[in-house]
Amino acid sequence: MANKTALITGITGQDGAYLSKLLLDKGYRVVGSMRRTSGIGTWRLQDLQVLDEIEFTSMELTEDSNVRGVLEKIKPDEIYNLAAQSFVGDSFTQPIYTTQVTGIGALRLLEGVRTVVPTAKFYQASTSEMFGKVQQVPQSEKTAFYPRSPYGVAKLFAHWTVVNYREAYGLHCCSGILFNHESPLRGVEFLPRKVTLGMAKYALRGEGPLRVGNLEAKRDWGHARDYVDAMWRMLQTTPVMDFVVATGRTHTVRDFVEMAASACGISLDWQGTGHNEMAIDRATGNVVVSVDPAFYRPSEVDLLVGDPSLAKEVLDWSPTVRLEDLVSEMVEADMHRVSSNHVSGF
Ligand code: NAP
Ligand code: F7E
Repeated sequence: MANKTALITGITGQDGAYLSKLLLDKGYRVVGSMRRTSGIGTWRLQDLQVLDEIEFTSMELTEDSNVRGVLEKIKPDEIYNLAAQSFVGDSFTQPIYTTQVTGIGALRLLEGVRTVVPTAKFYQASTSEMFGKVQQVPQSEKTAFYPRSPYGVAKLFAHWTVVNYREAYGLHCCSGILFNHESPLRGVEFLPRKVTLGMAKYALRGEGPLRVGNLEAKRDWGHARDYVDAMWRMLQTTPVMDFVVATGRTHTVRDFVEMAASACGISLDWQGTGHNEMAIDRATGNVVVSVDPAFYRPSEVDLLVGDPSLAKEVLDWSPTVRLEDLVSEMVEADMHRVSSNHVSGF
């Protein structure tokens, strides 16, 4: 039998890179859709040494005919819809664009699947941001949603659209409700990579302080490599259903900062409160981190912690990387990039 063809939207993002590697290793033909930009966005694929094995096609999720045309041309067996305006902070200043790409983009693709490739399997990148102001702790597939950002609202629209297309048209489509997942390939605008890169710059060049927002928010952080494996498992499983993918552990942003500092050999003392809080290097007295309200969000998601029991039971999926090891891996990669003057992701 010929190799299966997977179409990955958002292939230039963090998850696109890890998923490409996973699928190529399994013998898939991988086609990645990219939108047109003025820069070269393939550094992650280069980093994982998969760039030459991927076929690329141009697709902008806000263009109906473009989306349909790609499905007609590629005729994928599996579609992984990872493309999104995925930065929560920017969704407050660009809510309409975010909704067009992150919400209606998924509907455009599903309409294409329904009319062009109805037997294709479809994965939607749903998110713990849909739980927002959480109605239950920990959050599971049964927890009620309460999004707190235009991004969360757009993802919830996409999520329910997947449910509806599954029930109304019998499409093989499902969503992974993934909690935060990170890696050395994470974008520098997200808190974890911002912190590991900032710590590496402080440790090696004395640069700083690193300005951050809310130190008290709690997140359930896992490794992206583990999480793309869960995506693939979901599409191989029947009956088709949606799954929470998480570690079941939660930590504050403050904890993450301390772990990253410690991985650089730096001990921090916290001083001040609220907007005036800062973290001082115990050895030198330098200010390493300071709070800047510019990074606060108009409405915050205070606490996320997922219950991954269904994924364990049905998909035989469990996270393999502890947060402490994830932080060390990210810090090591950023120390290497800074010391070799090769900082990717800008
Ligand atoms: P990411 O690194 O931000 O990647 C997003 C991808 O979407 C990039 O390839 C980007 O292309 C593409 N994209 C953005 N706007 C587009 C448009 N208008 N048309 C076509 N492509 C567009 O995100 P990620 O961390 O890999 O996450 C993958 C997916 O999972 C996203 O949908 C995200 O919302 C969701 N998710 C992520 C997490 C997490 O913790 N990482 C958790 C839950 C859900 P460019 O390279 O051109 O910008
Ligand atoms: O923020 C706080 C911030 O931007 C984490 C996306 O992948 O995961 C991600 O969304 C927390 C928030 O991720 C800064 O307020 C403090 O409470 O790393 P983040 P996110 O908003 O949780 C979900 C699951 C997705 O689906 C999204 O696509 O950290 N925080 N200070 C900060 N955040 C940032 N970015 N920068 C700061 O300086």
